[in-house]
Amino acid sequence: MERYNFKKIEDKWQKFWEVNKVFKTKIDQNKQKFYCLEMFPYPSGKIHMGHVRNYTIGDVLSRFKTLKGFNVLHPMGWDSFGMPAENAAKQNNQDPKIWTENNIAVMKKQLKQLGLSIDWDREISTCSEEYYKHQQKFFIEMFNKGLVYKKENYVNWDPVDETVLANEQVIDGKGWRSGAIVERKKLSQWFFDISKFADDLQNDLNILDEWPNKVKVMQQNWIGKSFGCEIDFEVEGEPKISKIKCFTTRPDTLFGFSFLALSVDHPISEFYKNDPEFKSFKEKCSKTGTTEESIANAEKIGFKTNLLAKNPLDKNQTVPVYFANFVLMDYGFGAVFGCPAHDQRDFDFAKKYNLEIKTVVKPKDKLDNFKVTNEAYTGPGIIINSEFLNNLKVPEESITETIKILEDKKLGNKKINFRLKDWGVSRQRYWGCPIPILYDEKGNYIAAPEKHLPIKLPENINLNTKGNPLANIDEWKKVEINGKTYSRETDTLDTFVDSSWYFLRFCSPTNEEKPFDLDEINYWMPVDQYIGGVEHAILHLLYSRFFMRAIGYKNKDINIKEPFKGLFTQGMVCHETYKDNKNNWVNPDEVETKDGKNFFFKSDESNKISVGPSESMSKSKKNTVDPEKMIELYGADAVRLFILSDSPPEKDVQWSDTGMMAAYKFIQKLFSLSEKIRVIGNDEKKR
Ligand code: ANZ
Repeated sequence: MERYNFKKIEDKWQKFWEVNKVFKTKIDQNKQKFYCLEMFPYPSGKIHMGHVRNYTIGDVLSRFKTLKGFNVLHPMGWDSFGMPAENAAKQNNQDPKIWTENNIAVMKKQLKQLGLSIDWDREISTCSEEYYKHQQKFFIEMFNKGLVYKKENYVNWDPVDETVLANEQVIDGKGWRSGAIVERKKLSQWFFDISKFADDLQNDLNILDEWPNKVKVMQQNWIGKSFGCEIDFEVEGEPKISKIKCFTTRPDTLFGFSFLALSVDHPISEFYKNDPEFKSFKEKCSKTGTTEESIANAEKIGFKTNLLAKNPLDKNQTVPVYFANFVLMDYGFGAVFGCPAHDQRDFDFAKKYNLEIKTVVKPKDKLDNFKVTNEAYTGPGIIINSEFLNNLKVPEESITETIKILEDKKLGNKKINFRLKDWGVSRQRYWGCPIPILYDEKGNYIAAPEKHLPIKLPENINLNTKGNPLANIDEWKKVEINGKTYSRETDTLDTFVDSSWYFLRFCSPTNEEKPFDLDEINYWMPVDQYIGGVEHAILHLLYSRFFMRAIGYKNKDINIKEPFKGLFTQGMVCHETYKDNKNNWVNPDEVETKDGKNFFFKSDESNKISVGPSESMSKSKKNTVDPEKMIELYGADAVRLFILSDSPPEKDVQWSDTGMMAAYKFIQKLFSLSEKIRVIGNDEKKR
């Protein structure tokens, strides 16, 4: 009887799916459609086990739906702009394009070895001109619709790499690559007006009933809708200003007010701009970074002004006004009233500057003389020491009641604030989509005229410059239009922009004129099942939701708001971690054990290895297993079976050689059983 020869079998499968063109999808209006999409990979070099799991899940679903008679769209592409290409190119003196294309070729071959049911005719790559030319048109369309603007803003600045870093690239206050302490720097940047849709993005989470709840909660927190009020505080002293506006979610704590704090960028700072002490204070604040986390963890510092602020509910109470490093300019109004007893930041600040800590909320089970001493009390309870607010229940009565009083007295107004900030998309990097903007000699900017598009990235340039390489290429920067000289924008777009609409491009991947054909997206969209890692829960998924709204804004033809109907976030592929006696990580390939307890180097059995906990496979910890080697050893069927069957797809899976072997043996048995049935069947027929 024939034995299981996986190479032969997989070859057959491959032919079945590819040659029969089951997935060469055309719109068939008589069939129900199923659009299955996995997050497309960054072509870093080779595929890893995370890809294998993600794409196998999508593959199983796509095959299942195909066999059920659906018209299935299951495409694949490459998220191919980004920093690693530029860095690798710098190190190896190679063009990022060539580096990227080589990686794509290797990874495509590997994905094909897995026998995935992908429609390769629809392959796209975001670094190709055919892709990014449409993106430049989107940018201009959004610019014309007022959804793109330029403003000066504080950014995380890496002084060594001379570039802006995203919040996620700042680790413990340092640049992820250079290790330099990140500074705050004011730069003129391009922004997408994502906050325009904040309310809509938040509300529509409710209709995404095929999304994991945890992802929706993460998005909700990120959008961060806060209910509170704006209050005008009268001020006296120098400089002469009549009012300062603050946003607060806790107006009910107004009687516990003991200072008012301003961001160093608050317009009032203009009056202090020549004061050397203020300047050095501001300089000190700039070392804090811009992330909320870094601000929260930094030591609270302040600069006292000569202003006094009055409590709107008790004009006899006046408190000092400070500039403080924990107040952000781009949240609320860049000003807060400080209530140290009920806010920890205010508490830390008050301790440092010896300000009064007046308790105005007590927990229900405590006596009226309850006093905050060691840390702020932020829990529920009853209002005390607050005249006409006394005895209100916190929070259910106290906040709305106080707002009502403030509104009646015309001292404040109800206000909803969002934590979500506009999306800064400028990157001072070469390997990205050029922003299609031109500046005249006076610095006024215009969208690049249609006939100047696409703005192509120049090739074969010197990348070993500090800062943005594009800024150094004068011949690329200069353009003439009707005898007038313009200079091109040298910033490129954040690569998250590339992945914010790729799901639309898959519907019409070869359309040269348009990013997508309306009929095609009306048929295929939304994606029925999107599959990817939970690490993209906020940024990529939120940006894509925004992009869909931005495309549909002022465009009656587009009726799709949510790009992903169903979302599935798969668990990680994990492996034990190994270290040698010098504390260096060691790859599982180099390790062996005879008794499952003691581990040694394969090459040197006297050299002991210590075993650490199983963690998500990562290059940095070297606990990776190469999919290609596994396919070579056990066949794609067995690898796919193991990665899906060992634990539910939403849970982490622990990679183990014994588990892999068991999957292989199972496939052997399954094969021989089917062979037996086939032989018996043939015998029956002969009889
Ligand atoms: C007074 C107060 C008393 C506050 C109290 C809290 C507790 P969320 O919920 O995140 O919206 N705040 C307002 N603007 C700020 C800014 N630009 N930078 C830093 N902090 C700011 O937080 C709202 C609270 O954050 C506001 O309510 C304000 O402090 C502070 F016992 O006002 B609160």
